[in-house]
Amino acid sequence: MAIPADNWNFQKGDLSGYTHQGRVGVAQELRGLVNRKYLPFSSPYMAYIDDPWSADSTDGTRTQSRHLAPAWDGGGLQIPNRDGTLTFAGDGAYLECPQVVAQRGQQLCFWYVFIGCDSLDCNDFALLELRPPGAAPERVLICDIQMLERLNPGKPTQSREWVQFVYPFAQDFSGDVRWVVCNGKVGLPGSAEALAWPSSLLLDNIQLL
Ligand SMILES: [Ca+2]
Repeated sequence: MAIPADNWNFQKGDLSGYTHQGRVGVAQELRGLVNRKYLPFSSPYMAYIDDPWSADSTDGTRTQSRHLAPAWDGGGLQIPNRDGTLTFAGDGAYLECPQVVAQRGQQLCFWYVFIGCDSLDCNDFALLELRPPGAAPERVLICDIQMLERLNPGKPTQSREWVQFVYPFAQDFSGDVRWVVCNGKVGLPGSAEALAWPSSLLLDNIQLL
């Protein structure tokens, strides 16, 4: 399959050519915190991975499947933080391009906005995973709430504008490429707080160059 030539910037208005788990969809417009409006990097559609708008309980968790699939279980992911602690995943979502083939020297490029909807000690995060069959995935952090804090001190939940992400292939690659978003909690696996106030990755213009 590879990156869908007819849906690399979600121009079809759906997720055809991709697989996904959890709350993933396409939109022409979304509103984040403080009613900030997000538009696609290239019109008319962008994808969103995980769904802050689905938190429908007063504690920030999701009590019902409002309009999409239930949340993905997060796969037991954990990421290292700069201070030596770990962030443990609660629930989340992912979007995947199956069976991507890239040669050494090529670059995977895409544009994203990370809408962080939680605090530094919860640290929801977004990862790029390169998943060759039969081998451990390579994981690259795209953004997390602690990164937003470093970029915009005192306002970690204020998301950035569209940012380009470039992953250079250091060797030939064949496998699935996955964008993962997880609700998180620092230092404490299995915490109920890791199920609260999900964040989202907006994604657009995926290219292999
Ligand atoms: Ca959260």
